[in-house]
Amino acid sequence: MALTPTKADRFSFGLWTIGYNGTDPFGGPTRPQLDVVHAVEKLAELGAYGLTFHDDDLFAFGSTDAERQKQIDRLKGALADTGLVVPMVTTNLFSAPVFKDGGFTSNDRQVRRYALRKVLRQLELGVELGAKTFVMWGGREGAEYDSAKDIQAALERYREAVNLLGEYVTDKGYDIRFAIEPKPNEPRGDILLPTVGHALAFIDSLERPELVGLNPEVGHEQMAGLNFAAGIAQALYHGKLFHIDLNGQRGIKYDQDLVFGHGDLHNAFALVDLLEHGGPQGGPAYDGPRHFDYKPSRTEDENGVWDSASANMRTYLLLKERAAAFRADPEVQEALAAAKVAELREPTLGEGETYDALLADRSAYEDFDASAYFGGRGFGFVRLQQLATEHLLGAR
Ligand code: ASC
Ligand code: MN
Ligand code: MN
Ligand code: MN
Repeated sequence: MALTPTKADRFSFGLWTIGYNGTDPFGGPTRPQLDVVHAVEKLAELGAYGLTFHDDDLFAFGSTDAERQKQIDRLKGALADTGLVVPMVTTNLFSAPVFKDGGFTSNDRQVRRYALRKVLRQLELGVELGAKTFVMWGGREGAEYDSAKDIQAALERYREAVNLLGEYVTDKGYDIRFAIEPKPNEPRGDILLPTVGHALAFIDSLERPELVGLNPEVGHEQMAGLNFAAGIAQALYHGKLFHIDLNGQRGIKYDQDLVFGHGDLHNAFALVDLLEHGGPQGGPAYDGPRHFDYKPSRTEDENGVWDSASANMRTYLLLKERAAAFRADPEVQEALAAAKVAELREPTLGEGETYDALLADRSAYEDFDASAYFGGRGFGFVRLQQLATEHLLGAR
């Protein structure tokens, strides 16, 4: 299998990822600013197919219309020269001081109206550039103090905002969908819609739920101690995996945004297997961009930036290769069967079986010897996981 990325792999990067200059809460930049034209050229050279961006990544907050247009034109020129596309755009509602208490859910109504206008402006640009997904990461939509934020009112304002966006794209006939990106905390002490599950419930409450899905990020779920691959499986199950942010995270701590795989490698293996094969027995696989939202560590120079960009793609392809080998291994197939993994697909009730029929089935209860049923036999899940580990390690 090819380990050299091509456009067919649909790898995309945020302009803010490779463009991260190393600034963190304790220190300033360690790298000079990256120009968008250079970024597009390098990404194309490395085998990526797409670039994504927040409005403020491309033209600084507060730019004049002329400055903004100049940057858009420079981006368009680079896209035309390289064939790179813009599959997704998003809005920065978190950096400027005006958003210190959030955008859609700031306690200040004037800020909320401004946030909506900023988002609509970026939405128009996204549509113009052919983006099919509009991500909403509500980094500042949250609080530190329970007494200072009416959470139910904040959710209602969030809903009002997303409903307006849905109405807008419907009226305009735009072919673009929204993807909410959950995150439990950072930069706020607590962020609204902190996990995949919270966001799914919120989406269900919207006026046009079909237009809104998820953009889960590996590290964001893992910051909450959750199993990312399991969350992605549920998002796929509900038809809500509209986009994905791939990166690495080592446990419950600050948002590390490491290279994909430079964290929980077992879970990354399970994730790629799920995205590529639709899970243990095939299912709805993911066909959207493989988008990396990582930060090249501030210890690195520009060469390190491009090395780390390549590392994301190479690790994904390696895991894809390892997952295919795992699936093809006869011993794995035998271990999957022994573990009854496929049996979970069988409905618990027979076709058309009613609860009356279940109650009448003596073999299900009265004659079922629950204490002796397994006769001491186990499922063999550990053996299966070891086979996965050996494929992951390249030992098989
Ligand atoms: C996004 C997104 C994030 C944040 C973060 C900004 O659009 O997906 O996780 O913004 O990367 O630094
Ligand atoms: Mn992150
Ligand atoms: Mn992200
Ligand atoms: Mn991020």
